[in-house]
Amino acid sequence: MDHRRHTEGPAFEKNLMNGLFITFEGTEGSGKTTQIALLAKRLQDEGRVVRTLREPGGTPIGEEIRYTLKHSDKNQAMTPEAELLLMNASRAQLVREIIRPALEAGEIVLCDRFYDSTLVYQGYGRGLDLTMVRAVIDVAVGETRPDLTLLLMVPVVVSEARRQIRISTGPANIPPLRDRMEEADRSFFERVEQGYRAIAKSETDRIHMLDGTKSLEEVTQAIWKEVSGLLMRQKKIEAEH
Ligand code: Z5A
Repeated sequence: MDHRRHTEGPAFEKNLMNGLFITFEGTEGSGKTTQIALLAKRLQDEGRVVRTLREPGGTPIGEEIRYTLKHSDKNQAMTPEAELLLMNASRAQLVREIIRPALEAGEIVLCDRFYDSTLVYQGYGRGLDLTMVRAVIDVAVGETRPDLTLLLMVPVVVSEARRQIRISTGPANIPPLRDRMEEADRSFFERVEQGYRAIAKSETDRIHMLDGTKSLEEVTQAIWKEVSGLLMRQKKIEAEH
């Protein structure tokens, strides 16, 4: 049995009659958090119920896993396999505790990262076997797949520069929290970038790659173009049923 949320055909039509699941992807500092807040506001202004989530995290269990993955002072020796499983433990909880009920209630779910992050960070970045990574993701998400994925691309140098700005403009009396993921070397982030390009090519229906170096307004507009297209498709399908 195929457990996926289809991106075309009758199964997709059935899914679209419930809520909408939109994920944001991209390297650190690509503008996901900023754009999710702007999109959520616009959708809420149009009367939609919107749920914003982040990965890893989004549930009490997931937030504890996030702390272990990123900030704990005991996480230095974490293996790529442990990282893969922790990311997907957080995801399995998020999917069942929050995402599925929200979609069934007709909400629009906006998620800052989802399983594409695992494919590119643990697969392309850490070098884990992609078939094995996909198998773990399948366990975590089952049939719950995004209807649309907005991939904000910025070169690694832009990502690094935006991180530096965040550090230098943060409160002077509070040192930034150590982040294990950010400690990887530049070649890791270059492989992640290549991974994103590869998955975007392989799923052109679902994944829309946008230039994250454009101005805030231009990126917002490009995102709205994709999202309003999806909303129109949803309305058309609802009218037909
Ligand atoms: N990870 C993984 O390995 N495997 C997985 O399965 C999952 C995740 C789910 C999560 O980090 C880490 O976990 C991440 C991947 C890994 N590791 N890394 N490295 P996170 O949740 O802490 O953070 P993040 O997702 O990497 O992103 P971020 O740092 O929060 O950045 P962002 O949300 O994409 O960007 P932003 O905060 O909206 O913007 C960053 C800055 O740029 C900010 O100052 C903005 O004002 C500015 N900005 C935004 N847009 C623009 C434009 N258009 N022009 C100029 N400046 C802009």
